Amino acid sequence: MKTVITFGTFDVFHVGHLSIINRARELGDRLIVGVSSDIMNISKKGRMPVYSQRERMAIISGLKSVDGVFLEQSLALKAEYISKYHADILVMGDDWLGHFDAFSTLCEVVYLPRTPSISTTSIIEVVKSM
Ligand code: C2G
Repeated sequence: MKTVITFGTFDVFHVGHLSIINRARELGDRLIVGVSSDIMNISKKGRMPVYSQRERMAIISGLKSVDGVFLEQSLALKAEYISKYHADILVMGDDWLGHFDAFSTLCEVVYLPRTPSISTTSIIEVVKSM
């Protein structure tokens, strides 16, 4: 049984998010997703997410490829989460290329290509201009 773990904010859920989640799941037998907390988003991006952590977790846990969801409380706790969920593979989009290589002592680290031309920020801009 191979466990895959991935992390993300997944705010204003879009097809790029769906694609990385589906591709991550295909690398193993079960997929656990750490959804970044609202507070983490404020410290990373300087604003509240559009969707609350409760809503973002509900969306992710409703996906066919997802077997478990938890709240990621801090970037600094990745090693603890990898151990706690017995992850064999850590998957991240290649916008994070190299950032998580230190965890290769705990599990395999895989960066998957991002889906081009779509992001939460670009969707927010389109909606604002309507
Ligand atoms: N993603 C993608 N293609 C896009 C947009 C996003 O493949 N067009 C991927 C990202 O590479 C990431 C995941 O979707 O692996 C979630 O993206 P974000 O919600 O932007 O996550 P982020 O804020 O980068 O949080 O602990 C790590 C962080 O919490 C990651």
